[in-house]
Amino acid sequence: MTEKLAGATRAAALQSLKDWAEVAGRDAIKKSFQFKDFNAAWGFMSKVALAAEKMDHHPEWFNVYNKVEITLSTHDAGGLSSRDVELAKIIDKLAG
Ligand code: H2B
Repeated sequence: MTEKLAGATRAAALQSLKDWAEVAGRDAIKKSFQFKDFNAAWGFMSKVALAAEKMDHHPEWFNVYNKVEITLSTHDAGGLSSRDVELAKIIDKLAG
């Protein structure tokens, strides 16, 4: 069972992420991505979907045309865990 991040470990994990922000009123992080057009956004989402499925950890996301808003939280743990941080870093790499 994955555990929620807390205290200094949580703070350090958040600091290791670029431009991911804490969500108000919920133990989760979010980031907005913008691409050239829908095709580029969807290509990114396809890559994230494959990576997410591979690690069995899935994003909450919202897409409008070239924008993708992603929220990460570990439902099984009821909040932010190291798995969200791991996925966030993979997502950043895929956004290239
Ligand atoms: N994704 C996220 N974001 N949080 C989870 O707790 C989670 C998941 N749990 N993907 C996984 C799937 C779990 O439901 C399956 C059964 O392994």
